[in-house]
Amino acid sequence: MAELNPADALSGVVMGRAAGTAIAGDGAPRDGVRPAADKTDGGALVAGVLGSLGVKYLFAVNGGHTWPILAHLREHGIKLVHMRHEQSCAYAADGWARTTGTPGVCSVTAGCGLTNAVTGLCTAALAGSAVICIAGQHPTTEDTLGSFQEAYGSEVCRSFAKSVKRVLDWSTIEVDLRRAFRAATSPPEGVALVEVPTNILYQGGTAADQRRGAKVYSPGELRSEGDPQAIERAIDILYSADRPLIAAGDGVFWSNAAAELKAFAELTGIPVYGRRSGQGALSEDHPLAVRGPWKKPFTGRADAVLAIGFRFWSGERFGEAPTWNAEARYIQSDAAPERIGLHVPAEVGIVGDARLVLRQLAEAARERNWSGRAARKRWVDEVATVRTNFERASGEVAEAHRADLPIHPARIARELCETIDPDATIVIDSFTMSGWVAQWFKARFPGQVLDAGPLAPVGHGIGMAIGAQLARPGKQVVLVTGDGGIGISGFDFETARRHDLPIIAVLWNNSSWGPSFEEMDYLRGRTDSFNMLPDQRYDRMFELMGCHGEHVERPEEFRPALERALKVGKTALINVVGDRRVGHPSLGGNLLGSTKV
Ligand SMILES: Cc1ncc(C[n+]2csc(CCOP(=O)(O)OP(=O)(O)O)c2C)c(N)n1
Ligand SMILES: [Mg+2]
Repeated sequence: MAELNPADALSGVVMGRAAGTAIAGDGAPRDGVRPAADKTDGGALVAGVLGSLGVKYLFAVNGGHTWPILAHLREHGIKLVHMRHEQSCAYAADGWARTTGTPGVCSVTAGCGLTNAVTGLCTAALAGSAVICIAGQHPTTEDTLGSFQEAYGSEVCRSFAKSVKRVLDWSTIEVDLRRAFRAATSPPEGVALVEVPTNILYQGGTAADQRRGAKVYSPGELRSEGDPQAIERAIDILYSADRPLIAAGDGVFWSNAAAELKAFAELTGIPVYGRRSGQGALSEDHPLAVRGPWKKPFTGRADAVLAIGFRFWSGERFGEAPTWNAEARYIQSDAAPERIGLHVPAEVGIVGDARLVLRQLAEAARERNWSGRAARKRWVDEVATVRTNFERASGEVAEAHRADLPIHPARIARELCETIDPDATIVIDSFTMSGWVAQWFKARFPGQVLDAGPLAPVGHGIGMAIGAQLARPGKQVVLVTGDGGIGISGFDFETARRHDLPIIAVLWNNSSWGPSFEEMDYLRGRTDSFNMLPDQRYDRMFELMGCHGEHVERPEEFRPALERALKVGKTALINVVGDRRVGHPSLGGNLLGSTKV
């Protein structure tokens, strides 16, 4: 069997008959596209590493530049989830990672495949989600020559990825991939890209010649405790505080520390505010849970804050007043030292794994008596009062708009959250609905809510829902999306249907990108409208793909439609014609960050 010169096979003709048919296996495979019998190609090495690391799904859109990888997946029990757009491959990998706490893996072809994936990869990176992307690439011998699908993904992704690597030699394929897993899964978790040029991927060699090193440890295997002295100082501060607060972030999710968090909070009686993947780390049903929509009386007035695995990003106003109390004493614990003191001037920094640090804190706390202080009791009572007031107020809004026609988002958010299983995963895409659902949805465990994170794209929803549903077979996965978002990524409903994933999508159809253009004082009359065509029957469009469709125009139709969709057991879309005048309940200009308009 003659060996292929991979650079020739994949130079400009990769999807044509010359190389493509042979590589695709269309008819008898031509000799020469596979390595000699005693040799292993790069694709086998990649698939072998994925298999050895327990990867179950590869989210991908194929291209000749990555076929050797795809061709070896089955040997390792890895299922190919072939999707409709590379952004959704990255979103699905992210959804998997943020649901399971284990890395999600996607693969895209050279050039256009990689550039299409970028928004999804950047979303995962900014959310600190463990995602590995394996991209094909043109041969190294054709750099700058106008090679077919020539692009430099490492350069494209460098600004947000934790690690980027262009494989430069066949002997480092395995080690480069293992290094990517190490980078993505070590705190703070993030994105790692490996690009494999075709002349290396298609090359045959002897597996024993692979470079050694870069052992990959499973999540949680490399934990370390915090400095015992810092633990004691933290307990001193929390003990002497009148209004202490724990802020639990994504680090609690990745460390799988929910049980330890609950034990520490209950032992000390300190309220807990959870954010990002940390939302629900203490069930939001719990009397000590402070929820995002009404956190400010607590974050803004706490006199001591234990921030654990928590990022003070722009959604937290960078830890600044009035959202956070500038006078508070801050204790910051994180497995990643670079987060400590970055936004708030932490007086005590504890570098360590959230689960172990919380155990240490509980151990140290046990030596003291945490009950009986009047100020502390008042503080916890306030949690109950603010919760009651918030729930009354949001209930009144929902009640006032119950019968609104067109439908008001409050009715949908409320009935959705009251109807779905308490352990359903919820993926939040629609901008408008995100705020209303945030008011009503109480997370019971970390990783239950999948959001767009700091990059805040629309269109991430269906991809993330696919990853989440594969991660949680038999559990409800509910997606709330907008008509803008569905235009960006909607064809991946076909992927969900093809893989028999019973995702339930609630589409807020306001024929508008966000609240109606007519409501936007800043733009109205100054530019052309960005409304969309009204009366689009997205339910019918996706019914044509075999999904279950529901159409809801009147408020009382929603709950029965949702109940039917939840029972049907296949991908479903509920097209809810909503009031285009109503926007997000709390966000507006502040999405522009520090920019003042
Ligand atoms: C990829 C991307 N492009 C643009 C934006 C800016 N943006 C924020 S919200 C929004 C409107 C989204 O419309 P839709 O998905 O229909 O949500 P809804 O109307 O339900 O708020 C836009 C364009 C964004 N967040 N993401
Ligand atoms: Mg819309």
